[in-house]
Amino acid sequence: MIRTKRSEDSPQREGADERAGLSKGTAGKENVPKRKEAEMDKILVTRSSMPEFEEYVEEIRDLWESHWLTNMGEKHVRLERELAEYLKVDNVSLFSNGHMALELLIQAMGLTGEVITTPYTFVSTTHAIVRNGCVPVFCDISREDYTMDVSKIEALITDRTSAILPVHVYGNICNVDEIDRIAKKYGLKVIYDAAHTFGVEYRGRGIASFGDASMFSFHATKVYNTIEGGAVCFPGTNETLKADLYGLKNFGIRSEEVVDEIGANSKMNEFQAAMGLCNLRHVDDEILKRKAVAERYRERLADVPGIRLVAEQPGVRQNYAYFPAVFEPAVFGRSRDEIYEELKTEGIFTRKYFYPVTNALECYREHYHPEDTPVAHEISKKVLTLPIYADLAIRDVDRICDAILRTGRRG
Ligand code: T4K
Repeated sequence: MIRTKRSEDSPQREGADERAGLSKGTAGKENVPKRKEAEMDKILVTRSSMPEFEEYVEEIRDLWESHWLTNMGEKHVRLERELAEYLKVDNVSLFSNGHMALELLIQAMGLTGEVITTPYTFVSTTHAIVRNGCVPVFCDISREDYTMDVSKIEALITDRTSAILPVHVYGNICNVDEIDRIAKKYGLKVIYDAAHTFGVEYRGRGIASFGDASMFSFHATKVYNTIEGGAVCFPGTNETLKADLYGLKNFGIRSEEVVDEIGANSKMNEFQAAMGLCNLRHVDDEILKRKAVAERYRERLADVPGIRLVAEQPGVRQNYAYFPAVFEPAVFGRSRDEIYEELKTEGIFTRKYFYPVTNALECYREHYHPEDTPVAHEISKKVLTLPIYADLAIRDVDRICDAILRTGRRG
């Protein structure tokens, strides 16, 4: 039976501390900011991109004339068209958030039985599979880029397997060619969780042109946001899938008198779409600024013994969505958790994305063992995602790197 009790050390708990500017270990009455200055100079793991206020107001002005606020309005239609062009993919179907996009995509594709996926992800990926009545089968990850280890997929395929659901984690792309080969060999569907790969291209192709379909998240914390939001994208012509996605996000309504699917309500509203239209105009600039941040981290940290960074992937136009650093305590001198806590005392809030791995979470651990995916388990205990966003000043990147290096010297 799936349980939903929160763990004390859950990422949600840490997120709450960070919002309040608190340090772990100060729960209860002593819940006071550790250092006033630290709170004022707080650097969080990311910061939402927003257009100029006037630009957004201009974009929503006509809503006061039309009074058309949701249910696939004019901005929704326009955003789908503009995103298809930007993402270099044939079809875009917008949703209220990435999770529902993935959940309803799995339903639309009629997946059954077992779905091979990764435990090294945000919990949404696994929940979307389970909430469709399918069974996740966890494949371990590669040490190089933390995406699914393609050499381990075939051993997990059974006669109940219907699909492979890998994640382009942190914006690193999976081995799409090998996954395609395996899927074709065994007649499996491929759905990518592309929540982190907005704007990523491989060999000049939009990343969503690979596999049967991909899901993007446009959450406030992503490279590109519509406040909350998401999309299913897929290549080619598939009018059935297009119509099914359209129906499923709108209660399964096919026409005024026909409801032929048990759908949900997951429509993107016009205020979200307006934010998306504005942010799309600036996203290339934002990615360039993120690139400068990532390059500075590399300059400062790449050669430090005990710190491992992901190598740039050849042929990939990156989006610099996250900046993971893996700390080897025996070499660096401090454990990931010690670094995380020490940085907090300096007002620097990194995150442990993705710890715990999904197969270790309370709601799944009765049925799974993280030891079955040893690389994912190990990396999740050593990784920190460092702050990265377009407006993060290079002097703040230096402040973060200085603080990290100080913790190492203290070890
Ligand atoms: N698949 C994958 C692989 C995913 O990573 C995600 C979502 C999904 C599927 C599902 O997509 P969505 O349904 O969310 O569209 C965040 C996000 O809520 C979540 O979207 C994201 N992945 C996950 C990795 O991270 P939290 O709980 O860690 O976020 P929170 O509220 O602690 O925010 C992190 C930082 O972002 C804050 O320190 C400051 C900044 N922030 C946050 C918010 C909410 C802002 O600057 N503005 C904001 O409005 O989950």
